[in-house]
Amino acid sequence: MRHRATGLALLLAAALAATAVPATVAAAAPAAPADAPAVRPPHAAGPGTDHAADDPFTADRTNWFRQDRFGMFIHFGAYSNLEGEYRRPDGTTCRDAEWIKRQCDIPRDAYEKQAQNFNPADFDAKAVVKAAKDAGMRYIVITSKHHEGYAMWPTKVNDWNLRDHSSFDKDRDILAELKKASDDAGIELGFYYSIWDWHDKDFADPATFPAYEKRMYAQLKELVDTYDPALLWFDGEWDTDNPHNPWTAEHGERLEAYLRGLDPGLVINNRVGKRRVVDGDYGTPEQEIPGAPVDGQLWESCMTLNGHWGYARYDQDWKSAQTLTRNLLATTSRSGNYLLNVGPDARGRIPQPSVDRLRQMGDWLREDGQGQAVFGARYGGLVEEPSWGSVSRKGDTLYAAVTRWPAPGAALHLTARTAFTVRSARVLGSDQKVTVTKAGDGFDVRPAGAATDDTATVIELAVDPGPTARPGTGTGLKQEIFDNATLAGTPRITRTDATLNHAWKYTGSPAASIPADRFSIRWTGTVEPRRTETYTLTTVSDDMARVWIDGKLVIDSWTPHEPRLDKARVALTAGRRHTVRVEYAEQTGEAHLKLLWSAPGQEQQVIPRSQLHTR
Ligand code: FHN
Repeated sequence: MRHRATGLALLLAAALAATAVPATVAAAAPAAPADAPAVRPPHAAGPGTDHAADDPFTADRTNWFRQDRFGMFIHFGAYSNLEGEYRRPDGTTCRDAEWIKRQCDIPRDAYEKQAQNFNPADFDAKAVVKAAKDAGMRYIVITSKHHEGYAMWPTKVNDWNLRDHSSFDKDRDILAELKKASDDAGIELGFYYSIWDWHDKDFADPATFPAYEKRMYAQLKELVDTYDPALLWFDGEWDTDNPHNPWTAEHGERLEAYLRGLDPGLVINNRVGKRRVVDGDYGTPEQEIPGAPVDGQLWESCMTLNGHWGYARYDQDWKSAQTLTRNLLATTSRSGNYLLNVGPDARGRIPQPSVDRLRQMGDWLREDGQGQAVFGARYGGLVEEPSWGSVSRKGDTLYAAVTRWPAPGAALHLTARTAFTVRSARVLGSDQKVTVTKAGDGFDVRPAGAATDDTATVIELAVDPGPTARPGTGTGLKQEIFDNATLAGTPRITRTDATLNHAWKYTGSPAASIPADRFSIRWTGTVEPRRTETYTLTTVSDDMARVWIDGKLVIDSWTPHEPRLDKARVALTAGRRHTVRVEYAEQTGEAHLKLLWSAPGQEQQVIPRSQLHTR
């Protein structure tokens, strides 16, 4: 379960971790819409605001998300009542699931009329949570409001919701039921919330959008205050019409800051903004699994079990448990999460084919401790991803999940990405001998017996990852801030900056005395790696950034740009202090600068304060 540290404690801890003297309270939220519901006094917005409260790659706040790896997505709404089919007045049938109102051009009154008959009386939160637990899932994200605008909780903001506009028991609250069942089972609960709203009449017109925005803030405050979700999964942020979507990155900045002011412990996805590397805590690839760890952000792949998110009676094209389990292993081996969807029917029941596949996944995870390859595990790092399966890592153990078992006597080759040794190896669930020999660019792993499971057989390798120095005693880099965009003249402020982890966005800046536009910064000092390896340095920047290591320009992104990633590979030596110089300039608009590193033996993270020195 996640920490429920107090908001202030989290903020101060993050501020102290993220900045050195003076410790500034990071993540001060710019004002919510002028007439948004009264909440904790909105923090001062504007110059001096830095929204980067912590580094999602290492924060306590995101730890449960990075460890749990596997969640259940639930698409459940008034659309579920149609079960994927709408019979038009002319007798023709139109098919879709959660998009059925729009794709089948159902008139507003007809859609409201069908919703009035919605009665998910068989929704059983305990059964839903059991299905998740049986699968090995550690968190649940349910649609609280999809594009149709229909709230699945008794919102006071409008009467277009399951309490006020259905045939459902008016004494029930399915989100409250799910919250209790999740808490009782030790499962984290999050809510999906669509920004795009087809029902609210103020949504599409930019002139009336603020009125919708106020109602959206009020609903989100209801959700946070009433059900204490661990995570908010935004959607419907993209530019589109029918109806027009006015949502912008500025809206996203305000909303994200508002929510972090409501609950600093929240985990929020990148669709709170415009689905970019600078929005929220993690990226959200959909119906696909990235081929490698994602640069600059945590990530979670969401996927359907068949071809639809919402329930569609006619869609019986279910993915196999083998495919789904292998997807989970591939996702974990690239430091990603897997959010697998179920769509309850009109009565609120999860389709049996979904339940069956999820249980089969859980059976594999529970068998012989094979779930160790997933829970708490991450990118293998030390080796290249093999063609015969996937490799995840947890501490000094690699888990090779083999999906193509070698012929008798043949070897599984692991290509090393750095110097390390293998102490021992065993097949989970078998006492067969496994020999590991150095071979060419890595190791040959020869199991003596047969595979234990045709979905995947896990070979556990105890490894010595090679020397890793203790954390340093750094305090950060020297930071010179100029109140111009050209690093000209005398710096307005000179101080120590604990880590290069900044999200000033549209309204913020490095200090109250520095305007939100046209400022520049130079950082100098040394960086002290803990391992001798080839590191990948990554900048996330807007507008301009460049990085020198040991006097060599390794990242040159010195032309104004939207938020973007730049990378460089540099050989660093443990214990040595490599000189580093970073220059940054903000012209106008958004302002972001993060400097991360990763290496075969180093997980991706913002370079921590302990490894940065002012000289
Ligand atoms: O339009 C939605 C869709 O209905 C579904 O909710 C997916 C799940 O992430 N998100 C949007 C499509 O990207």
